[in-house]
Amino acid sequence: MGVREDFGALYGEAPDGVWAAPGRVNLIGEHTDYNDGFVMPFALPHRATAAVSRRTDGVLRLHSADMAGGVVELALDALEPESDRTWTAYPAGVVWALREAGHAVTGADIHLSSTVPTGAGLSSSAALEVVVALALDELYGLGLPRAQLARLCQRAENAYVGAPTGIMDQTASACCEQGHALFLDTRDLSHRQIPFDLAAEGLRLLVVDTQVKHAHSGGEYGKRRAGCEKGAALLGVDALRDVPHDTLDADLARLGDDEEVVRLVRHVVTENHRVERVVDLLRAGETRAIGPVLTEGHASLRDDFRVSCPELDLTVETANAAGALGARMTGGGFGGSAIVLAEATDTDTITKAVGEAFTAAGYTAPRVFEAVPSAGAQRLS
Ligand code: GAF
Repeated sequence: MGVREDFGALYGEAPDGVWAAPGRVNLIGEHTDYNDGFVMPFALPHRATAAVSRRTDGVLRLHSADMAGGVVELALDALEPESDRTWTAYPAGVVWALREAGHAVTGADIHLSSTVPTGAGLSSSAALEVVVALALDELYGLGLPRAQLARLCQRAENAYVGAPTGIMDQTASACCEQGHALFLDTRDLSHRQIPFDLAAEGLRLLVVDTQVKHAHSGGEYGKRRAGCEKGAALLGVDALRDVPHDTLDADLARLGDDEEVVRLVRHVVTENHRVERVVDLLRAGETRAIGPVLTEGHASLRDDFRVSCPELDLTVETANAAGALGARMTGGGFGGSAIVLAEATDTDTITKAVGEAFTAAGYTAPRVFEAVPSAGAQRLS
């Protein structure tokens, strides 16, 4: 059964509509979004789907096909930030954020189902948030622009769920377009769709889910963010986005002997520059040449930002040694997934090599699939 039929079986009537919102991979631009920097994600075909109806009695009913337990019923007036450590915090947080922003949402029945792997660095939580936000925006006639919906979803995640994440994942889910990567300036959310049709060039982008689970409500993500804010304050700028790449060495010297802050600042400034290089290369039709830039980004995340893990490093090293054009971890890190850019003809060899390397290291077998740039959030019916 689909979500529409499941909704009928759960709530006793047909939903007002069905919506979908995807997970993402980030091509380049990691840990730049909370520094007002550049990112370049694209949407996966994996997505969260929601069947939703309005209610007028101040009640929110939530159900997920993917989670144990039945329907969860919540009173809108009782929604309390950081009070819920389960999956319902994501959809409930969106309702809370909409109401907190002054939108007259009076309740909803929601049934969710998702194909985005959880804890894999592929934005399963943003997909849940965005699908609910889009559904409520339409059902309540709010007419909010996509970027504003993304901001409300980020507010839900930061304030209600309690994870101090940036704006990339929600904007990717809300704004990506099929066949394109999204070049996003996270300072003002201005963005450009960059054509990214790898198949037409005989290329493939593999996602290697290491199966090492990660979470951003844990302390490490927040520590990196705080370190970046410290670096910006020491350099006298609003955000590390404002530190120019061509005078980076002089700025690092001004940071003195705070080695950790030096490393964090160096990553963010060089990573923003890498996003711009990738955009320029794609515009020039030099897609294969982005490979080394991706690998360079991985080294920076591993050595300077220190958010990689042995499984991600092994994936990148093995893929490159087996003929990949480039590879890097994607998403927040501390586990999750890597991406591998390769000639279509080399993907089997690379997949096999990575699998064998994991076996030899005694790691759980990774899950490998091809990522095709897919559609952003949309109404299905
Ligand atoms: C996670 C966060 F949710 C994003 O906002 C971003 O910071 C990313 O990690 C790192 O680039 O996905």
